[in-house]
Amino acid sequence: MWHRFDTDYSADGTLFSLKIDPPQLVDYLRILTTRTEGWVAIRELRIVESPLSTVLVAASGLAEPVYITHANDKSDRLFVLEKEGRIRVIKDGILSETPFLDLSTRVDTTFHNGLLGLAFSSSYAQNGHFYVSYVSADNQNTVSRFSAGPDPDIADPDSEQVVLAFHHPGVNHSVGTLAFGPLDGHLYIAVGDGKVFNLPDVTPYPQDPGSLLGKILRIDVESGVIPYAIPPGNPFVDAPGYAPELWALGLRNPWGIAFDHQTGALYIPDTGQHTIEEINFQPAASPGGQNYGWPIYEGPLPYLDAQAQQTEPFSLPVAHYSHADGCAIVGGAVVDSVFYFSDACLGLLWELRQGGSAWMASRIAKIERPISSIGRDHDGVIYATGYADGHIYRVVNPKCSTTK
Ligand SMILES: [Ca+2]
Repeated sequence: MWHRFDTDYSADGTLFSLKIDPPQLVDYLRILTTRTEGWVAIRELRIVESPLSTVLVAASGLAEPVYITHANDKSDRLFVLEKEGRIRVIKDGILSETPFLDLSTRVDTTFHNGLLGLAFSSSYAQNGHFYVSYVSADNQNTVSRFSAGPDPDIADPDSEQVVLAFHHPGVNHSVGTLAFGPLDGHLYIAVGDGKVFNLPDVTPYPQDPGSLLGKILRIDVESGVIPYAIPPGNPFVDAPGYAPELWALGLRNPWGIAFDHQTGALYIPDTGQHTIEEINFQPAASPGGQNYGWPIYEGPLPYLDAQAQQTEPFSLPVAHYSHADGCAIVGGAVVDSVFYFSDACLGLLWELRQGGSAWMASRIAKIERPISSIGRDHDGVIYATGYADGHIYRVVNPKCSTTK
C-alpha cells in the first residue's frame, strides 16, 4: 500500500489515521520523510491495530489430511481426505471413528501419491453419487464414482465404478482436485505434470496435447453414459492430436482448483518450480482452451523455450508470489467471490479479490504449520488442513458474511 500525504496539512502533534484496506498482515512499513523548505510532510506513521482473521483448531487426530469439503446436502458435515486413502467425517465438530470410506488397500501412497480428490454430485442428496481421485496401487491416475450406503455416514466400498484411469509416471504431481462446475454440472479434474521425484523437474506432458498430464480435464459423469461423456463444448473436441477431455493445458501441479459458486468463475492455483507460485482465473464465460504456460513460463516469467515465448499465446496468472513467502501454493475455496489459499511451507493464509481490472492478494493470518489445502463448508466457513499436525483449522474471518 502506498500513500503520499501531500494533500494533508500537518503540524506538530497532528495525528493521521489511515485505513489499511483490505486488512492484511504487515511485515515491513517503510516511511519516506521528505523535508522541504518550510515543513516536513510526514513525521511518524503508526499501525494501531490490524483486524486479522483468527484461526482455531476445529478438529484433531487426522492422519495427513489433504483436502476438506462438504456434500451439498445441508447435513452440516465436513469430509476430510487422509492421504493414505480414508475419507473421514466431522459431524457437529466431532471426528467420527469409522471412516466414510477406506480405500487404503487400493491407494499408492509413495511420496505425494495418495487419495487426493473428492467431489460430491450436486444431486448427492438424491443420487448418492460422489467422486474420488487417487493413484492406484498399480500406478494409475484414477477417478472413480462411489455411492452412499444405507448409513449416511458410511459409503459403500463395493460401489466403485472407475470413470477414468491413466498411467502416472511419477510419485508426485498426479491426479488431484475434483470440482463440479456450478453452471455446467461437469466434472473438472486437475492433473499434475507427472513429475518423477529426483529426476529432471520438467516433464513434456503439460504441452503435449495428447497427454492428460499437466492439464485440467472436463468430462460429463452424470449423463448416464458409462464411463463418461465428452461435453460437446469442450475446446479441443475436433482438434487433431488433442485429447477431447482437455479443458486447459500447461499446468505443473494445479492443487486446489475452486469454483466461485455464485458466478461460475474458476480459480486455478499452480505450484511453481524454484521461484514463483501463481493463481490463474477463468471467468464464468470462459470457453476453455487456455494454455497456462508451464514450462515455457513459470508464473509471469519466461522459463524454457524462448522460441515458444515468441510464437505461442499463453495465459499468464492474475496473481503470484515468490518463494520469500512460501514454497508451494495450496488452494482453495471461494466465499463471496474471494479466493482463499495457503502455502505448504510457511502456512500463511491469503485471500485474493478482484477490484475492477486489478487483483489484490492479502495475507490475513499466519497458521505457521504446513498447510495441505484450504476448503469450505456449505455455509461458507473456511477451513485449512494441517498436513503434519493432523489438525483442521477453522478460520474466523471478520469479513466473511457467514461465520459460526
Ligand atoms: Ca502458468
